[in-house]
Amino acid sequence: MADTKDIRNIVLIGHGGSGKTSLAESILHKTGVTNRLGSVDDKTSICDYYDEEKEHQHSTQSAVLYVKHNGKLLNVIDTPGYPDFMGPSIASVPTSETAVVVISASAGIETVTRKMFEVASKNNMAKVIVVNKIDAENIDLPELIKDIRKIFGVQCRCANLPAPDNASVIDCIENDSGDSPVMDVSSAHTDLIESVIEADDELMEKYLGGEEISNEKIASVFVKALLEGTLTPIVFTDARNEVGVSELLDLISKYTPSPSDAAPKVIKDGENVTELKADSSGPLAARVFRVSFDPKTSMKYATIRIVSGTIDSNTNLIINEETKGVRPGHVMKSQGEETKEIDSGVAGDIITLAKVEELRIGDIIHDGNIKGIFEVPPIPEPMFSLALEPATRSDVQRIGVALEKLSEEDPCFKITRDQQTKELVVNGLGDLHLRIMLEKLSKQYKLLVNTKQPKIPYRETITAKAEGHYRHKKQTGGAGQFGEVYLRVEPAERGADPSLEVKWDVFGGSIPRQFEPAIAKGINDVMNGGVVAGFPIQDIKVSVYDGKHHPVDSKEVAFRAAGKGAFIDAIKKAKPALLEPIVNIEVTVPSENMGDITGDLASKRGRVQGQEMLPGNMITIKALVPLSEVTQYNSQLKSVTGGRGSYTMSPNHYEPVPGNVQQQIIESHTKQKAEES
Ligand SMILES: Nc1nc2c(ncn2[C@@H]2O[C@H](COP(=O)(O)OP(=O)(O)O)[C@@H](O)[C@H]2O)c(=O)[nH]1
Ligand SMILES: [Mg+2]
Repeated sequence: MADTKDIRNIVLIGHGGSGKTSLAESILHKTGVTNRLGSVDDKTSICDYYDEEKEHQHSTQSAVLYVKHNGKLLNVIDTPGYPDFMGPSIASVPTSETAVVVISASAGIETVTRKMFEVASKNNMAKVIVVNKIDAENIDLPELIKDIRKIFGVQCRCANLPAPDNASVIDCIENDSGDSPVMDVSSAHTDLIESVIEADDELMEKYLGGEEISNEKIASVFVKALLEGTLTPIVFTDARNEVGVSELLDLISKYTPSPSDAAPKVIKDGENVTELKADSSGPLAARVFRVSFDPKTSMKYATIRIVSGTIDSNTNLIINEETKGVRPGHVMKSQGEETKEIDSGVAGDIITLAKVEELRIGDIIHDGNIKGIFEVPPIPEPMFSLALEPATRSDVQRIGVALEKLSEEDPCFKITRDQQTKELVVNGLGDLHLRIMLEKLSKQYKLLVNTKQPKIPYRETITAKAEGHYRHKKQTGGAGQFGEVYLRVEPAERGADPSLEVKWDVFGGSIPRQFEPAIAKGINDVMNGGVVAGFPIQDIKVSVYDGKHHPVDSKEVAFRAAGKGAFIDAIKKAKPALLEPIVNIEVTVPSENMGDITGDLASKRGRVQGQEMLPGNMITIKALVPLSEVTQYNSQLKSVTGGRGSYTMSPNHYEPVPGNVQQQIIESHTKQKAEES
């Protein structure tokens, strides 16, 4: 069992293809965990253990590993780097004190790397930049270092440099001489030392006074410099040939923060804030950041970071706001797909629990004394959707269960059911995302589905005030039914509180107050299914102002029907209109594609909001565009940029649909209704 101060948690982040998984494999090999170097190329990687990952050669889940180096326990989390699999990556970042940002020397700084660097910075984490693939052809390392300092800040300093033959690296922390084609070693050393010293006023004074600063002194403030962000060391590797990997491990074990060095973790319950230090004898608090189901046995695993306290097989674990606890039975360490049982997990460690079915990503596990949730970075909202139809009718139930499991593994893969069409819809970050998830559904769970474009989530609203009336009267056989309602509707502020409040303006008892809930129910029956095109209604106010009742025949059902009828009547008279979802889109492409992209966005009713030049001759274009125009954007962008473009989308607001489009939508709804009946 490790001591908290001997633990180092590192999360590998960076764009897909930069070499994170290869680096993790060489870490396993260098530390003797594996006796043969695993490779993503020949599909022997320990980290990419799902069949889909091996086949597509990108990670779709975070992989959790651990190694021992120089007396330290290093927990290493390898994250996926493709924009479509950002969910598991972002969820994994807060597990660690240090983010190791991997950049490919040949591809430069890519979009996911920038995004993930931001996430790590917002979490106040220490960062180490690894420039990988130093063996690649046609690379310009001095230029890349300039780009890194331009984008990530001038605190980025080389902690080592490649030797002329690229077969080793030269240390620049303790050592100040040597020969590197990238930069002068002695000035790299001075630059780095000055950034370290910046974190300590006293040391700074001595240094400025001309005093010699010992390596021990530097080592003692290094962690502080990392945590305060006065230094982000840059190191170099060739993961495939294991160059620079031992040196990276040395740097991590010697110079990066342990869980006890980092700032306390914050738990928020509204205004109430609890801060927890990494203390094994403190109150228990842990956060779930990874959930997986073994493809073969379907056993559930949840991997957690213990923030405070200790967990052993018999610890009573309370999940979120539950009152009853569960006992884990076994406490394990994950090594990729494998697990190994341990006695207990201490504060700061990362452990895996099996068969605790309740656990979800983001959950907090505690001893019953904690309320609230950990403050963690937000996860992108999935905007790309497909409607599913089971290939075999009898599979419906099993498909639901399997999709639920897949969505537990990836917080950006969500399952919804369309209220109107009853369509099962899967939502993800892009078409690759959904394709790979559905591939998992077919390979792991042997379930096949057909897909089609889902309906765009339009909304209905009104643009004028109006009054509505309905009399419900039934006099067949036994007891009759009677209820009559008059009401008013008017437009409300756009995008305000979606819950509808029904105002009661009935005076003089023309409708007894006891029927108010029934009328409100009738009105709400209409809210979900809409009136003109079958979409939910929003931005509307309603007040009931008159009606009639009958001392014997007035019943709940009668007033519910009357409320519904009067509301439909009013909406039809209130100039109903359709609203469409507008999304924020950020498209990053090579600069030469800029004209094509802005032109295309304009033809899609998009409005460009701004643009930003990026190093490496790339440009990011920000625009607002109707969702209905960009449901196929993935493949369009690929064809324009030859695969070099990427984009992200997030919902922004609702806007009225242009008249001609509205007409089409209403017509197709009317037609569909006619076919159904
Ligand atoms: N030349 C070279 N290729 C590398 C290096 N590291 C990884 N690769 C290759 O880059 C590709 C992507 O690597 P991978 O580890 O899957 O990247 P990840 O998506 O960041 O996990 C694979 O084909 C690797 O063999 C390296 O240091 N040099
Ligand atoms: Mg990978």
